[in-house]
Formats: sequence, C-alpha cells, structure tokens
Amino acid sequence: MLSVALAGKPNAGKSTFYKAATRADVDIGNYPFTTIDANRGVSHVRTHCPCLDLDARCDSDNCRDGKRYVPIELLDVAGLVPGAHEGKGLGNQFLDELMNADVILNVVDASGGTNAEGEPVEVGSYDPVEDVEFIESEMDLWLAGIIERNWEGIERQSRSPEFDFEDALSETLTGIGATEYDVAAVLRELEYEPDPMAWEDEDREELAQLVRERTKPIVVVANKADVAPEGNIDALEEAADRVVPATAEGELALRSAADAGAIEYAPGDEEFTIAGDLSEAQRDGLDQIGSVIDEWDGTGVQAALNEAVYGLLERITVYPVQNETHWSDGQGNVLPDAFLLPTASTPKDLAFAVHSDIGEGYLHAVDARENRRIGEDHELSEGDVIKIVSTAN
Ligand SMILES: Nc1nc2c(ncn2[C@@H]2O[C@H](COP(=O)(O)OP(=O)(O)OP(=O)(O)O)[C@@H](O)[C@H]2O)c(=O)[nH]1
Ligand SMILES: [Mg+2]
Repeated sequence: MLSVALAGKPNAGKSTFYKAATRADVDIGNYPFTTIDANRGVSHVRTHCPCLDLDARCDSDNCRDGKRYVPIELLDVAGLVPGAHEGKGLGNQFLDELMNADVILNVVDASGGTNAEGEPVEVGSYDPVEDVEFIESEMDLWLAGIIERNWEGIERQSRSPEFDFEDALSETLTGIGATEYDVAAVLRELEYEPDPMAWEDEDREELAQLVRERTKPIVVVANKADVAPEGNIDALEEAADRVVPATAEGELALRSAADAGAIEYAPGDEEFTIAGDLSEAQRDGLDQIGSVIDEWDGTGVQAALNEAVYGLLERITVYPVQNETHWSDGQGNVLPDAFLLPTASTPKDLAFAVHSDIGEGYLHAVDARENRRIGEDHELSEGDVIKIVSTAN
C-alpha cells in the first residue's frame, strides 16, 4: 500500500489530521509532544468511481455513490524540532519511522500560533514559512547522517579491486528507500568524485538532499487555516511548491457530525447539509466551519492526501476485473479493487501489482471500457477498467 506520512513540528495538528482521516482514536493536545509513539492507520484518496459510467452504482465498500475511496497507509509521527537529526526534542528515532513513506505531508501551523518548538504563542507572532524550511533541512541532514554512517563501509570496500562505487552507493541508498531508478537519476544529476575517500561532508549532504527530494517529496499542509491571519497562507504558497490550506479540526468535526447522523458529508466534499436535530451551539459551530470551507473549497484534508498521491506522486487509479462485460470479479462483485499505479504503467505492471504469479503468467489484457485487447506496452490511464488474462487466473 502507498504510504503517506504526516511530519512537522509539534502541536501543528498532525494527530488531528490523522484522527479525521483514519477515524482512529488518538491523543490530541495543545502542547508539544502529545504524540510519542507513531500512529499507523488506513486512510483514502478520493477519485471518481468508474461505476458512474454504468447503469447502477457499484457495491464496493469503498464507493459512496460514485465517490471512490482508495486505501493508502497514513502515518502520524512525533513532532520534529530544529536539531532533531542530532537528537533534539524527541530525537531522530521517528525520522527513521519516515523511512518507508512514499510522500510527506508537512503539517504547518499556518496561524503562526506556535513557535519552533511547538509551544503556544500569540496567533500571528511566529512565521510559519520557517517550518517549511527547517523540516526539509532536518530530513536532508538525517539522510546525510545515515549516508555518513555507511561511508566507512564503502571506503573499506573501495580497497578491493572489484570495487564498483555506483553499486556501493546504490546499496546504501536503496537501504533508505531509493529505487535503482532513483539512484541512477541522482548520480546523473550530481557531479561526484569517483573515489569515496575524497568525499567531504558537503558532498554527502548534497547527495542526501537530492535523494530526499526524490524519495520523500513534500506537500505542505497549511493547517489551522480557520484562524490564520490574512497573508500567512499566501506567504506559504510563495515559499513552497505545493501547499494545501486546511482545517484538520474542521474535518474532524464534520466527520464526527456525519458519523452521528447530524449532517450529510463525505470526505472531500466542498459542502455539507444538515440532516439531524441540532442544538443551537452545534449549529453555530457547523456554520463557522461552513464559512471556512466555502473559502477554501473544503477542509483541505482530502485535498492534501489527493495532492500528495495524484498530484505529487502522479499516481493513477486502475481497476482490475475478471469479467469485462460486468466489470466484476469471479463472485460478481462489481469493481472490487483499485490500484494506485505510477503514471505510464502498463497492463503488465498492473498484473504484477495484483500478484506476482499473475504477472509472471501474463498473456494479454482487455480494456473493459472499449471491450478491446490492448498491447503489453499500452499506457494505462486514470479510471481504466482492465481484465488481465494470465496462466495464473
Ligand atoms: N484552530 C485550529 N486548531 C487546530 C486545528 N488542527 C489542530 N488544532 C489544534 O492544535 C493542537 C495540536 O493538535 P495535535 O493534532 O495534537 O498536534 P500534533 O501535530 O499531533 O502535535 P504533537 O503530537 O505534539 O506533535 C490541538 O489543540 C488541536 O485542537 C485546526 O485546523 N484549527
Ligand atoms: Mg500528535
């Protein structure tokens, strides 16, 4: 499963985001280091279900009237403070927990109501742009530290006549989540000394930064947008490439109200409707959230997850089926599964994603929308419904 990690300084709203997005019960508190041990759960990205093109909506548990929710892993770690890579705050153990994440959501307190350590300060008195920069540099330095620790081994190997520097680097970097493809791309970008003994700390830091940008790309969540002073969100949007304004607290309130039957609301909706009896206080609270989400086209929680997976990672959703007429599996379940594949994936990649045996035994594929065979190197697109024919199924 694709893994999305919430990182950021303490008290920014990571656990509130996590609780809203997974519905798991976790601690939230207005002080730094509420979370110590990481929380790991399942959330979803939202897309259009292909059943919108059928006569009836599908019966998948992950489809709500054509709104399709595709599972991803969500990780909520302890807050990071400047110097974390050297053990400041709760240290760098939880940086290690980010190792397997495919993409990072840097949750920033856009209201400027918490300082660099996450302690509450007057709203607007701290510049949240600082949090964009220090999180990136902490992650870069943390990776540089891991590379540094591996360097002695690389130097030792370099004394052997069979030594291949690229192979040795590749081994170190794949250990921190880079694919061979990433390593090749990074080494093409970097002008480097072929002798590991000649490398300086700065060289390793430059390497670490390139690897981090590829393997741990970041979307900034401008959280607490409900109380952020005007201009803070604009400043964040200028400082980072991808910024999603959000109110995690608003999303949590809407999800709880929807679960209680008080409102009609599905994650990612840009509005909600009142469905049950409410007290005046509840109504006022919802009205306030209503005006915030009017301004930002939703709470931003679903938008941030979607931006990470579909925007930054450029994934597409593909639906494998066994029956190309009914778009169902062998038991008649319509559109039972959805896979988040990299852009330009082929039917064979889908086959391997379903199961390595299906991939090994791949024979051909059928585009169920068009009802025609597609070639092995055909590039799949968002929303494709594909039947794989394999010796293994
Ligand atoms: N106004 C406002 N407050 C929020 C929002 N999201 C979270 N908060 C508040 O921010 C405080 C910190 O929330 P947490 O979710 O515990 O923050 P965290 O980032 O997990 O903090 P640590 O676990 O300490 O790193 C709590 O008081 C939340 O109620 C939001 O969207 N708007
Ligand atoms: Mg927390």
